[in-house]
Amino acid sequence: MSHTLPALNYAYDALEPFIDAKTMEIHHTKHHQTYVDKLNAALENYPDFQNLSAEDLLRKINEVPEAIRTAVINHGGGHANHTFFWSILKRNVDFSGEIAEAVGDKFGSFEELKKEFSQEAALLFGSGWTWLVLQGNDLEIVTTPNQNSPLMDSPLTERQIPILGLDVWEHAYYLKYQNRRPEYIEAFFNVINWERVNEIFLKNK
Ligand code: MN3
Repeated sequence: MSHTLPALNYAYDALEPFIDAKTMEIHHTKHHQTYVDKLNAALENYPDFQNLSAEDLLRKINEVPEAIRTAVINHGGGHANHTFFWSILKRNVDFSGEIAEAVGDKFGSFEELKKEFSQEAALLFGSGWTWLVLQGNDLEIVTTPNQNSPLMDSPLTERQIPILGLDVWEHAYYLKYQNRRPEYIEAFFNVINWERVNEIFLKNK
């Protein structure tokens, strides 16, 4: 089995004006496709690992042979992170459901979550991701460098499950926002599919 680029269930212009169609198209068909291709290339001579999903490869990253471990972190992470990211984007979905209650309990309000998440995303140096994760029963905001995934091998009790994630690589925003990362972060909060995020939260809590 080889990994394939997942189709988006919306058009490239569906997130306009917050995330522009050209960025979405290049991000999906070029950047994400490259992670998929390089993950497949890394696994080519390792049949024992070819039937694992990208998420399972990351969960078991310490069992992945050292010769391809970095490639799997970078490209398996890139594949899993982007697949997740596309799935939580949609315009005009209200912040509601149990995730809204849990955010209220943890952060006090949506505005406070947005403020803390945005600060972390703005401060992240270089390329990486900002996440809202479930760690045990707790919601936490974390960042990962490059394409590292919060799923990567850690003791089960400390494992972090992504609930929300934002790609803060320049390729995710440069065409529209150039160096204005804070504007892109602000825009992101207008295209979060809270219905989907709530489903992910309920499935994992
Ligand atoms: Mn990206």
